[in-house]
Amino acid sequence: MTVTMAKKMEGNNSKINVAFCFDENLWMQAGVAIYSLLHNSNDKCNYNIYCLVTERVLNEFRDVLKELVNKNSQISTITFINITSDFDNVNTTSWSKGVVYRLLLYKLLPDLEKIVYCDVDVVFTSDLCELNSIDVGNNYLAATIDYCPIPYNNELWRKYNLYELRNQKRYVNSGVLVMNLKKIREDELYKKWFELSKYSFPYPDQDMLNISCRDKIKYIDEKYNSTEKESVIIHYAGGENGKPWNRYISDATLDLDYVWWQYANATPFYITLLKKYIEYRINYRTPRFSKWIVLLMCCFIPSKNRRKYIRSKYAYEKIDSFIFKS
Ligand SMILES: [Mn+2]
Repeated sequence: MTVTMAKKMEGNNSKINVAFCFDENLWMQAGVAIYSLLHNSNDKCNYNIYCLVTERVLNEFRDVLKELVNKNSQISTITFINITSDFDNVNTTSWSKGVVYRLLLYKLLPDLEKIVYCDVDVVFTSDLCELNSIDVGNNYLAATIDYCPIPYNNELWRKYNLYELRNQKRYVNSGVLVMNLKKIREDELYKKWFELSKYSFPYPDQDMLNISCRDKIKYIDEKYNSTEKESVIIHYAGGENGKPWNRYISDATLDLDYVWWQYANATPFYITLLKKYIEYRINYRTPRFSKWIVLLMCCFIPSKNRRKYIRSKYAYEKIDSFIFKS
């Protein structure tokens, strides 16, 4: 065996399996997350990235992401897997149907024993070697405690004792998970998920996981899933208005948006993301704002570069076409 071959094999052995699930509306955001992951990896830390996607994530989008991976890593790989959902009829209330796709990983990646699952509304500021080396033991999951708003007087939360779990600070966030796929298969946990998917939970996948994995969760450091700048994984959790790609300027947690935009800036779809950002702000938050108010609003965009960019490229010449196009 040659040295190169040995090195390659060694590389393969140490690769970390990471999964993202997304539809055509979030493929660029997934790209930003993936870029940040690769940008912050070191020689010892490489990834097999698995993307569970709907068919509407077209080949041309997939090719852009493949190129992004090839450009930013010699060893890491990206694989697309089409979702065949058991949960088509699940009522996810106001959440995207995509939230339950993480519950299909055990089936769509049948050869893997363990995987790091991440939402696409994250950026990585460091590698995942340490996270991946955490021993999940006999638990189904490793995850961080969630401080989500407590649903008011919810029948299902009462029925499944989620209030108690939440009050005891044992209720976890489903945005970053180390999943013990082997154990999930062995114990046929998916039968429970299927049963639970009949109900409309306030936090669909998250409630289902907290119920089914109760007492078999390893609690890990919040640096793997938080809104702190020092986190390994910054998670922009919450509703659509709280995402950095849509964010409304009066939001309190605005200060970490620049981290997301810094990574976005290094991807090939930066300009498209900027356009969408402006569209969102105008169409959904400020429908009657005229051009000069948009220009005025640009003064409050915290990133100097972003501010400059929007002013120079869009506000003066093209903003009207953004306002009236979609
Ligand atoms: Mn999320």
